[in-house]
Parts: sequence; C-alpha cells; structure tokens
Amino acid sequence: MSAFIQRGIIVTVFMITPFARPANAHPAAIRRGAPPPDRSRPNVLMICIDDLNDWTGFLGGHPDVKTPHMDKLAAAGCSFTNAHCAVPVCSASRISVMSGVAPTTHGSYELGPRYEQLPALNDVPTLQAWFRQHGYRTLSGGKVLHHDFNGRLAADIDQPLGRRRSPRPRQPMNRPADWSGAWDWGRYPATDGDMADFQLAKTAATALQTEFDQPFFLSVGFFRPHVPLFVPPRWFDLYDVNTLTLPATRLSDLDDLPPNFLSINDYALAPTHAEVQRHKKVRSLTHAYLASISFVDHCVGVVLDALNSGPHADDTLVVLWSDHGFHLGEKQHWAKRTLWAESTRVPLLIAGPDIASAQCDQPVSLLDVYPTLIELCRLDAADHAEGVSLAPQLASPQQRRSQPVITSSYFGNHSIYSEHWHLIAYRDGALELYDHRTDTDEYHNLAGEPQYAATINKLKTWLPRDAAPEFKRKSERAHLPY
Ligand SMILES: [Ca+2]
Ligand SMILES: [Ca+2]
Repeated sequence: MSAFIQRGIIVTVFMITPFARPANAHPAAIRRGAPPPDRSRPNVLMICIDDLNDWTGFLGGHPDVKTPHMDKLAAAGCSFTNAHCAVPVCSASRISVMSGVAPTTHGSYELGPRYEQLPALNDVPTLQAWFRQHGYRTLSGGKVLHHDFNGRLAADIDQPLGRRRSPRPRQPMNRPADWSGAWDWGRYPATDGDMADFQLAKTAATALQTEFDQPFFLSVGFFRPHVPLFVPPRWFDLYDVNTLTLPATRLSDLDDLPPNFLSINDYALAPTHAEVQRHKKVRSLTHAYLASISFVDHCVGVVLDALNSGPHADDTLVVLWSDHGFHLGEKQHWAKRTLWAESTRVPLLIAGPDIASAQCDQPVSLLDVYPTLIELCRLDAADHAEGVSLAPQLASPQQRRSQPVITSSYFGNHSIYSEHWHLIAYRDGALELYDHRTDTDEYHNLAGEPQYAATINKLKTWLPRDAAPEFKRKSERAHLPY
C-alpha cells in the first residue's frame, strides 16, 4: 500500500507540474524567430538506458545475455563498438549528453549537481531545447536527465511522458543487512505491467502511433539495469543461475596498478568485491543484472515495435545509448565511477533513414550525440557542442574521428581513448596504459615499460588543460578539501 501511495504522489507531482505551467512561461527567445515546422526533417527517438555495460548481444560482452530487440536495432543501423561516456556516473554523464558540453567545461565530474545548477550551462540549451527551437515537438519521459527537466528546463519539453518509480518489496529480498538499500535484487514485482519502465514504454508507444503536425524529438529513459535489480520472475527464468557465465576476474590484476581516486579515498557507494564474495552474492547479482538487461530490452522492443508499425516508421532516427558501463567484479570492483573501460564503455546505436547497417570501431564519445543529431536533422550547428558529429562515420564506418575520446571521473582524473590505446592519467600523475589490440580486458598495465614512453607522451598531449574546477555545492564528495 505504501509503495502504491508513494507512487501516487510522484505521479501526481509529475502530472500536475507541466499543466500548471503558464502557457507563456517559455522564454521568448525560444519561439522568437523560430522557423516554421519542416516536415521533411526526420523525427528523433532517443532511448536512454541506465547503467548498461557491454552485456548486449551486439557488443558481445557476455556470452549468455539475451537482448533480441537491441540486437535487431543494432543490425538495422550503426553500432559504435568503441563508445565511451564523458563521466562514468549518472547525472554528470547525462548532463554532458544533453548539453553537448564536456565535464571539463561544465564542472560536474561526479554524482551531484543538476543541469540547471551549473553556472557554465546557464546559456546552454539542452538537446531537446535545441530541437524545440527548430520547430520540433519535444516529448520526454523516465530517466533522461538524472534529475529530470525541472526548473527552467521544464519549458524544454512540450509533452512530458511521466517519471514513475517501480514498486519495491516491503522487506529486503537478497540484500545483506550491512549493504546500502539500493543494492537489493530479486523476482519482483509479479508482472511487467507493474514496472515503471514498462509503463513508460507503453506510453511512448502510444505517442509513437500518433500523428503530429511537427517533427518530434521523443526521449525515453529506462531505469533498469540500475540497482535495485528487481524485475518480474520471467526475466530471471531466462537464465540458469547455476550455470550462467560469471565475469572474468583475476586476483593478480590489481598488482600492476597505482592507487586510484577510489582506493585513495576509500570511497565506494557500492559493495566491495570482497564483500560480495564474502556474502557469496557474485552469482546471484550477475543473474539479476542479466535478468534486468533482458527486461529493459523488452521495453526497448515495445517502443521500437510501436515505431515500426506506426506512421513514423520511415522518417525517424533512433539513437540508443547507456549513460556509462558497469563492473561486476572486474578489477575487484562493482558498479561504476572508475576510468577503466568496464565503466566508461557504453552501447551506442544510431539507426534510421539513410543509415546503413554497419559497425564502427572508432573511438567515439556520448558527447558526439548532440552534434550528430543536429547535423542529421539539418538544424543549425551548435557552437557550444564539444563533441564531433558522427555523420562521417555513419557514411563510412572506417572514417577516423578527428580526435581521441576523453572521459573524466572526479576532478583531475582522465581517460584518453585513441583507436587502439587507452591511457588513464590520475590527478597525482600516476598512469595506466592498455593496448586494446591485445588486451581488451585491460589486464596488463604498460605504463611503466620504457618502450611505450612515446605513445604515452603523444596521448598526454590530449589531456585537458584549464579544466573547469569541480562544482561542489551538490557533489557527492563536496566535503572533501578539493
Ligand atoms: Ca547510470
Ligand atoms: Ca592488471
């Protein structure tokens, strides 16, 4: 009952807010001078997934995973196999995607501030606002921005699709008593219809079957496979907990690593690998993560089926991405926040009219989504966008991206991804170097070997200079001295 009541309150809030907004509340600049709607421009369907790593059929990150709907989308369009987030944590990653601005400019390197709280983004329109200014109707629901389109961002969305929470069981199901409340999992609730993600998928499906007098930009954000990993039983039943493949971990893997920002500060919001092992939860958690992935894949399928059977099937671009990756014991770590590929690498798919079925192995960034979509839809270029358009790679997948990809986590720590190399440079000067041609699991840190000095020096020239200081007010480590 309480969960139902709590959900009711949340629904009430989100249903009332958009309609309570005065009709003239949109900034005048958004509408003044806006071109008339251009129906020749493609629609955009953006699907955001939360905490999904490379455990999809099309990326091959786990041999057992079942993701038929995302695999079908990947086969129809372009799959970027070497895509990385700008920050490996929810809020800062999503702010970067929706602003097109790098963390080294907006100043959010960790979980915390809202988009509209960052002074550097005061004059930066969200991707949705940019499309709206160019005559698009914007619809959005679920977890697109970590904190939703609130405050001055509420005007960016013409038609909110709601943001509900799924129910949770009254008592912990599998969580050890000394773990954070978010870290629980199990066969709950009974049916898909009880899940907020599924309800959102159905709402988005209805919208996609509707005719509009403008092109639309519809964004939906699903919460799974973010913890807590509660999904209905049938998704657990897809996998045999006793025989499923466990992630590969090597005890000696950490021996060649410098201390990093997580170990230095003894900072973790997830259980440690030792704790997961001590409670014998590796297999059970892996099962729940796989089940949650297949559930969200089903939600993606509901949305894509509606698109493909509706009036917009032939003139809609689809972009699907996850906000960052996820460790399940690799490098003795769980969850996110690291600069290893397990944490930074994400699925990124772009499909639609004139986009050929292809795989692109170039290093690309989620920062590239902003300039790519506005180029594909022939909108005005956005000078503030710091990524590069992937239109050249969509036309020719072997085309080199003009610069390496940079991921930042906590102030002063960065990853640099080139086509084959991954350099991690920590704030204290410590380095890691991996050769992805021979070591995609990043077992062998080459940074200390003299023959790689030239490679390291070349990659270091891309390290951000004059990075924006961390915006501390709402950051998770705001109490720390830097
Ligand atoms: Ca996330
Ligand atoms: Ca190692």
